[in-house]
Amino acid sequence: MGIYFLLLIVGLCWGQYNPNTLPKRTSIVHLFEWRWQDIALECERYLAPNGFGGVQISPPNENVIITDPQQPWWERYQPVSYKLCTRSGNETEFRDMVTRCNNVGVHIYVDAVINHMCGANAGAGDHATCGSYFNAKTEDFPAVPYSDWDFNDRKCKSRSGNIENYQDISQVRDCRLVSLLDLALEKDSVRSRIADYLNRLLAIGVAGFRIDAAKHMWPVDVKAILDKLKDLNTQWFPAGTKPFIYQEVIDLGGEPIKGSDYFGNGRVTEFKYGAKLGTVIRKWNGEKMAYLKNWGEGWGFVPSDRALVFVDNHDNQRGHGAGGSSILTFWDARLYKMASGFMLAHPYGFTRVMSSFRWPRYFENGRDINDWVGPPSNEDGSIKPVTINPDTTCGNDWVCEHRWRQIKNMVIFRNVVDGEPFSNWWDNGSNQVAFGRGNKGFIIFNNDDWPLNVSLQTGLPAGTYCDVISGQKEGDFCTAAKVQVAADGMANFLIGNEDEDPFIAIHVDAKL
Ligand code: QV4
Ligand code: CA
Repeated sequence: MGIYFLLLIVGLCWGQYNPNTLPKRTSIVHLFEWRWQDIALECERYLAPNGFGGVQISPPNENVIITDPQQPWWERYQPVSYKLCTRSGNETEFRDMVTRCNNVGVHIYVDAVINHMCGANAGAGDHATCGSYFNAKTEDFPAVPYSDWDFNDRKCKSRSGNIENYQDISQVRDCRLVSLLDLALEKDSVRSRIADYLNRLLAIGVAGFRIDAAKHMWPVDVKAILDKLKDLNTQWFPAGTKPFIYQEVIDLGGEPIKGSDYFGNGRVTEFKYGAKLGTVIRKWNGEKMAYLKNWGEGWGFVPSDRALVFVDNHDNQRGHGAGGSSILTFWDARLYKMASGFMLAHPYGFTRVMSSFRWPRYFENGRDINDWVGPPSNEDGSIKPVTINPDTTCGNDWVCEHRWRQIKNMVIFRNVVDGEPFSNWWDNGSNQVAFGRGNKGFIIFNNDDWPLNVSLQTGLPAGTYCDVISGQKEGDFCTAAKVQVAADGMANFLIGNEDEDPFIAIHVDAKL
C-alpha cells in the first residue's frame, strides 16, 4: 500500500479527533455569550497574536426568548430553528466573524444543540430570536420544519416523559432532558435537517463542533449525522479535512453510559479532569499535588487523544452539569490560575480555556439562586459589547480569563512545548511539585503552607529565563522574576507560600 495512500487513510480516520488548529496552536477559548462582532475583533487584536488556536462560540441558531426569568443564558440551549440569528448576532455578522478569524488563523468551533428543541413549556408564538413561529405544545417548528412525528414521545418509557433514571440507557437517550423536546434522531429526515444545518456552517468556514448533550443521543445516530457532513472549506483548510468533533458526555463514573461509547465519533469532554484537579488544588479529601505525578490516563481519564479538557465550563462554573463544589472558577482566582497553569503545562488532552461574564451570585441554602443570569445586557436585551481597558482587561462585566497574563502566557507555554515529553518530575511528597516538557519548558508549584526553596534539574539549555507567571519577556528584558539555568540544566527556585501566584513557569521563547 503506497505511503501516500496510507497517509490519506490515517488522515481520514484521524480527522475528527484532530482539532484543526494551525500547527503549534494547542488551545481554544470558549468566549461564552460573546457577540460575533466582538469575537472577530478579539481574533484579530488578541487571540491570533497570542497563539490561541480557536474559539468555541455559543449556539448560533435561533433560540426561544424566555421572559421568566429574564433571558437566562440557558435560553440558547432551547432551539426554535437552525436560522443563524441570536443575541450574538445575525448571519451576516456570523459570516464576517468566521472569515476574519480564519483569516488570522483562529478557527471557529460551534456549540451544536441537536439533541432537542425548546422546553415543552416554552409556549407558542414568535418569541424567538429570529421571530420564527413555533408551538412547543404541538411540537410544531415550521421554520425547520419539524412536526410532532419528528420527536421521541412514543419511544420514551418514563412516566413523566422526562429522563427520570440515568441508570436506564434508553431513558437517557429517548426521553426529555429537563423537558426539552427530544428529537427522533433515528429518522433520516431529522438527521438530514441537522446535517444541512451543520453543513451550512462548514461551508461558511467553521472548523468543528461541540456536540451538546451527546450523552442523550445514541452514538449510532450521532455517527449517521456526522457521516453526512462535508469536509472543511478549502479556502482555509487542506482538501479532505474532517470537522473536529468533541462530544459533551458527562461521565464521572457510576452510570452505564461511558465517554468511550462515543470514541467512534470523535473526542469527548473529560469532566473527571476539572472535578479532580479542583479537589487536588483545594487540598480536599487528603488530595495533594504530589499525586499528580501520574495525571491523565493514570487517574482513570479517557485516552489523551480522545479528551477535551478544561478547568471549568459554562455549566459547572455556576453549579449546572457536573463537577460539584470542587470546580475552580474565576471566582477562586488564585487557585484557578494554578489549575489553569497545571492544565496548560501538562501534555494530557486538548485544552479549552473558559472566558466568562460576571453575574450577581446570591447564595441561599448553599445554592446560587442567580445561576440563571444571562450575559451583561442593555435595557433592550441586547448583549453589551466587550470593552477593553487600558490595562488590557475587559470591561462591562466580561471576565476575560483568557486575557489574564498568567493564563495567556501558559497558552503560549503550551504552544512552545508542543510535542515535548512530560519530564523531570519532582515533588516534596506534599504540595510542592515541578515538571518539565523536554528541553523546551519547566514549571514549579508551591501549594504548601511553607516556602519552597529547591534546586532542580530543568532539562533546559543554560541561560536567563523570564518567569511568565509573575511577568513576561518584553524585548530584551524580564518584567518580573528571572530564573538562572546553569550549564548542567540545574536551577534554584524560591516560592513563598503567600506569593500572589505561587508558581513559576519558564520556556525557551522567554529566554534572554
Ligand atoms: C425545568 C425542570 C424540569 C421541568 C421543566 C418544565 O427542571 O424538570 O420538566 O422545567 O417545567 C432550563 C432550566 C430547567 C428547565 C428547562 C426546561 O434550567 O429548570 O426545566 O430549562 O424549561 C442548559 C441548562 C439547563 C437548562 C437548559 C435548557 O444547564 O438548566 O434548563 O440549558 O434551557 C446533564 C446533561 C448535559 C447538560 C447538563 C446541564 O447530560 O448534557 O445536564 N449540559 C448541556 C449544556 C447545558 C444545557 C444542556 C445540555 C441542554 O452544557 O448548558 O442545559 O441543552 O448533565
Ligand atoms: Ca435524546
